[in-house]
Amino acid sequence: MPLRFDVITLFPALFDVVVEQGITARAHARGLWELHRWNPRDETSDVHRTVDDRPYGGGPGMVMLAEPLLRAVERVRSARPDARAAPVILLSPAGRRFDQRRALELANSSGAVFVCGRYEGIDQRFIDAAVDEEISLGDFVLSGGEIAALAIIDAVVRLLPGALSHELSAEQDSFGRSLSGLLDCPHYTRPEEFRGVRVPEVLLSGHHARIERWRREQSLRLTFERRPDLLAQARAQGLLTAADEAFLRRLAEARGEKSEGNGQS
Ligand code: 9WO
Repeated sequence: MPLRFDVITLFPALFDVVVEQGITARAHARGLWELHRWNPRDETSDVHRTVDDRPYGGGPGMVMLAEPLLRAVERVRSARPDARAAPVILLSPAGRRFDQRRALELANSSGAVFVCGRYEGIDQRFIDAAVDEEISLGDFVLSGGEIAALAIIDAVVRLLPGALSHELSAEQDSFGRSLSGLLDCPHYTRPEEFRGVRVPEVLLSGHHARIERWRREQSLRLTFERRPDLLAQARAQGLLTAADEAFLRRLAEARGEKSEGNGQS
């Protein structure tokens, strides 16, 4: 069965993009995944189709009502063939940080039910009753959970077998296995000289072993400079070769000499 995402949102049209544009749209057209949208407004019974109300205790803004959200979750449960299997995921800055490992887990699962909040927040009783997991993309605030859900859908769908035209590409990403969790190397395409800047000569050499070594070293250098935490993780997982370690020692030495005496790091 294809991967299935259900999204509970007051703005279902925001999800058009993943079924209409790019890699996710092609994978959708190929039947690799399904998207089902549910609007809590359709779960209301009053004439105004009310989905929010003022916060108890006072304060600015509005809070999403528990009832329409819970009804939407119940509707999803009766519509999904795997009933209870798929986790109900709330997108929230209070959640666990999303990463490539979680993306891979979701890609290897039957899918998920995303709940996208709006306004100032959601009645806590809905969260306690129906949410299995909260996921955050990072320490920033959005005006709703939709864009976070879209990012997760994109990260997961591109990992599905057959989603990428070039089957090996996902493996070759930063965080894909062949890069050992290091940041990707710089890329170049035509022309050979752009506004006076030439493509690194090694890439024009046709010498595949040297090109691979150069790319690996660029990855190591970038990761060393920008994300030493990822480098430590790769080392702890035994993913760095003796040649990698030798290159990193040379990097650290060069760095040490540069900062000697001049007080700069
Ligand atoms: C907001 C919030 C802020 C601090 C601590 C916990 C919090 N939970 C929420 C929340 O559930 N907010 C709802 C969704 C309603 C307001 C807009 N929402 C939201 C989600 N803003 N930002 C996100 C989000 C989601 C994932 N990664 C980063 C931000």
